[in-house]
Amino acid sequence: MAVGDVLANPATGFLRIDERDTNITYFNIGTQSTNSNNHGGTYSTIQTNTEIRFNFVGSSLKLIGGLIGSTLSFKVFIDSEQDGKTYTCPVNNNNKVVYFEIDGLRESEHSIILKDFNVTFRIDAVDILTGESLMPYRITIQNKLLLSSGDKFYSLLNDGIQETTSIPKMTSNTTPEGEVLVSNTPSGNMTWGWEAFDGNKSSNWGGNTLPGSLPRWLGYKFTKPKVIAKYKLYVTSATYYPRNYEFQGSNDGVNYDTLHSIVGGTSGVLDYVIPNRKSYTHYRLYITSLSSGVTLPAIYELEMFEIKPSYLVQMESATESDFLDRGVGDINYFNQILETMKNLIKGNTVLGSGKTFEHIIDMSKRRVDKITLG
Ligand SMILES: [Ca+2]
Ligand SMILES: [Ca+2]
Repeated sequence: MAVGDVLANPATGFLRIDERDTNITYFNIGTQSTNSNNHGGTYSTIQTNTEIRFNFVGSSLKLIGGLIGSTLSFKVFIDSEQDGKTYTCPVNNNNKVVYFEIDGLRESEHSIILKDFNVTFRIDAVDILTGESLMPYRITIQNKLLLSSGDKFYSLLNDGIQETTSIPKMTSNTTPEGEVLVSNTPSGNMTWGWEAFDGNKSSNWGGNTLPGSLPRWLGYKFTKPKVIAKYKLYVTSATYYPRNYEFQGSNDGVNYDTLHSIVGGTSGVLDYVIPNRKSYTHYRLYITSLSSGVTLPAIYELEMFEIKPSYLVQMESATESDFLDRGVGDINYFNQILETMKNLIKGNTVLGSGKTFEHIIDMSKRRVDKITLG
């Protein structure tokens, strides 16, 4: 069995996981379809601008797809957001074709990004070693970086994503602060956007028919830019929910970047960790398709979660174990220093509050321009 061959069933020692697994995130995915010749009876169309992200545990991975009408070329990023390698798969118009495989990775969690596809094809499943698991995408630390300035060395401390939404409980579209963004003109119950941000899982925006047409949107403007890395949708009505939508960010309320997209979404409580590392003031759910004949989907709550602030850590040395223990996986992580640091930590010792640093970091150039300690 080689890349380009059909693998009707997972190889011995492997487990096949469907491409619809919720740990796999797609950006700009094409149509999701059913076909009994595919694993789980499903496949999804990968477009040339689709990006796929997930993590898995184990040393080996195979990707299963089909309808590869001409030589497929794409980039795979393993444990990195910077260094992707190009892989190819020969033509094979059948189903359950192995279009990528890798063995011999370290026995640990690995992050995977797939993108830059030259042609469209169908993704069907992911094969990993039996007993291992898929996980939501997050960067895994393989490279180790420290900053040096003078005779001092610095690293970062970051604990991941906040556990609670960054939006306060709203009691109108503008109180207590910020601004709820809605596509419709409010006209009574279920048309005020703030009911999706009031902390009450029974009150909602939408589920009704108003004059107007798609797209519709619902969002929130923060009083200062924030890096939102997860959003949670309470769309628990089995009848009225968004089907196709994008989560977008903007700093002017006019030009939005698409940070995540869903095609064929379902109802439920939906939790999406997204790879966004850029700060925006405006975030919105931009809805282009609905489940049923209304013009506003029923959204009970829309929660947005920030990356926790990263703290600069001053270290006494830069030995091998310092790199292993405190090294940072990606130079871009230094761009996540979000707030003036309250405590300057030396080694594991907090030196006390009151010490601060200022920083000017150009987030667009993927490099740290200046950090001033004072
Ligand atoms: Ca499938
Ligand atoms: Ca609510």
